[in-house]
Amino acid sequence: MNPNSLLVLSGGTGTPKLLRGLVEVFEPSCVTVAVNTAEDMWISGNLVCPDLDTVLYTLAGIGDEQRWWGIAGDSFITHHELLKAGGQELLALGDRDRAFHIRRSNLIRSGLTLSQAVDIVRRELGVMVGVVPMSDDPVATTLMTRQGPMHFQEYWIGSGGRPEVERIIFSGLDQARPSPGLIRALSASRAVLIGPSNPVTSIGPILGIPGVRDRLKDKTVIAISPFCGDRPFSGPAARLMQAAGAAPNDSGVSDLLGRIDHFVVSPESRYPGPCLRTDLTITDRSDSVRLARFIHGLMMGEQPSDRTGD
Ligand code: FO1
Repeated sequence: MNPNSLLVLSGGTGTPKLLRGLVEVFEPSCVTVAVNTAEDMWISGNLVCPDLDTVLYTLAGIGDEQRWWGIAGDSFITHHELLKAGGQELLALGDRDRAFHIRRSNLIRSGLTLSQAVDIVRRELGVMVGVVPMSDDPVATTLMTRQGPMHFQEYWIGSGGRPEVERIIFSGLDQARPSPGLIRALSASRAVLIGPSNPVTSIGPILGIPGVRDRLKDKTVIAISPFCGDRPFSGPAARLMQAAGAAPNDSGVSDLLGRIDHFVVSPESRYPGPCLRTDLTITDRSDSVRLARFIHGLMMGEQPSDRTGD
């Protein structure tokens, strides 16, 4: 086990912002990012992996850091032409973004696994950090709403996150196996960082893959809350946490994640349990580096003075 190696669990919002700083503070070859794939879907013949793509584009320095999806400055000519011709696409796919979907999907159609295809695209993008899907087996997030079952993207993009969610189902999760890269990183890493992503629909599926939680038992688990005070950074985290039976705050995050050695929350959080408090706002690269240094210090055994609730 490498004392400096770090496995990061990531969704598509929140954690990618932190990754910008992590790669400046940690040796890239020591970091593996395992990414949620339960929001993936086939669109216009190609596999779209929103969370994997946001992570890859961010690390390649080409991501759109206003919207936090797609490629900065991308055009949408193909998407608009398809709509004009009467077609439908649930997500607005940029032209350069679509090129990566086509490349990855062709590799899969030629017989490669998702992991192998992602690794080829990662290298082509010049990303030095390991980026792996959580699994090569398909997992789909279905939200059971008052208006019927909806894929995560249908709920979030198609219906603007409005329908009331009664239950969340991850089809395929019980049969899913961790990807080879995730298995390798689980063996090699001393510490696991749960990034500030939605604990239900982004981190939940990764931790829900049979065997993954067990493999965390001998690791130092650091979790960064996706909440700033009482507000989640972004996305539908609060509503989906309630649908999963958890309080929409740091206590709910802690309940959903399970055993955590270092739970890092914002200074204004009302979390009553043991935690570390630091500014979790990430508006630019320097915020991200500041938080990454804090995490590095934790891994190196530095005891911050602002630990409470012990
Ligand atoms: N989010 C939107 O709100 N609207 C979009 O049209 C949209 C398109 C899109 C295309 C590619 C991609 O990788 C992500 C995209 N997203 C879009 C974001 C995505 O739906 C979600 O924010 C993530 O799945 C949340 O993790």
